[in-house]
Parts: sequence; structure tokens; C-alpha cells
Amino acid sequence: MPEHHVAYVALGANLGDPATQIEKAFDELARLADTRLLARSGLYTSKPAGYAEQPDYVNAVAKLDTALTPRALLCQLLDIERHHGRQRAFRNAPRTLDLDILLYDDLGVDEPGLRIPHPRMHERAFVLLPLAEIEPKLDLPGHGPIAAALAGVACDSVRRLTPRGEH
Ligand code: PH2
Ligand code: MG
Ligand code: MG
Repeated sequence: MPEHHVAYVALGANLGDPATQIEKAFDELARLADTRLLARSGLYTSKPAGYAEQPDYVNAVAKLDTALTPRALLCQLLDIERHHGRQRAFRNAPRTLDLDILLYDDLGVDEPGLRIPHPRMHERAFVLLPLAEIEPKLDLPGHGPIAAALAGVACDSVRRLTPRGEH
């Protein structure tokens, strides 16, 4: 029996048809080998953080049960990004699809190309709002309850696209 782990993945897109790409990415996550989609948030629209001259984003979060290692999961996520035509022009450039591992059990990883917990997740409303929707009691390693992290960030530039209770 392979070991099972819980991983949270952030989804983001702001080129092409972002909402459709995020919905498709949820399906692709659900079809990954040795992985089940346990929960998914609704879709959120958000103003770009970091580099302002780009279209608004659609963001969401998935909760996975997976037997993949963090590195194997990352490779699968990069593969899905490539299928969506992701190009890497420069840091924080607009993208057709971005899939980031936020958490993997309570594991800490600091390797080239892979840092878990995601080092900026606690300061990003576009991550915290969808994550809190599916895991309102979550503790963020090193940062305490997710509700406290949310209270410390500006959420006014993030809006749920679909009514609560619907995806
Ligand atoms: N991702 C970034 C940089 N800025 N801003 C928003 N609103 N949503 C994102 O997913 C996002 C961003 C780098 O990954
Ligand atoms: Mg990212
Ligand atoms: Mg990324």
C-alpha cells in the first residue's frame, strides 16, 4: 500500500480563458496517477500581485490526496502547465496556468525549484481566501490559524466569481 499524503495546490491563470483553464486544471488534477481530488474551492478573480501591468487573475485552490512524492507531484504539475501552453518569459509574467504546491502534510522542503510551505502563501489573499473556503480551521506552519493570516492581508482586490456553495 503506497503512503497517502494531503497536499494543497494553488491554481492561477490570467491569459487566454482563465476560468476555463482553471476548471480544466481541476479535472486534470483529479486524473493524476495515485491522486484523488478531495476538495476544490470556487473561482476567485484577483488583481495581479507583484507586476501590475497584466490582466486580472482567476485563482483557486485544490486539496489532494496523493501517493506522489512532493517532487513527483511538482513534475506532474509542471507537465499540466506545459499542456496549457505555459511560457516563462520573466518572474511573475502573465500565464495561461500556474500550479503551485502550497502544503504537503506538515513537510518542509527547501530545494531548487521546490519550497514547501509556499513561502508567500500567508501574505496572498488570492491564496488564503480559496484555501480558507475549503479548510477554514487550517493552521499555516509558522504562521498560525488561517483566519489570523487572512485578517492581516487586504482582501478587497479578491472576489469570488461564483456564489458561495457553488463551484
Ligand atoms: N501569481 C503570481 C504573481 N501574482 N497575482 C494574482 N492575483 N494571482 C496569482 O496567481 C499571482 C499573482 C506568481 O505566481
Ligand atoms: Mg505562483
Ligand atoms: Mg508556479
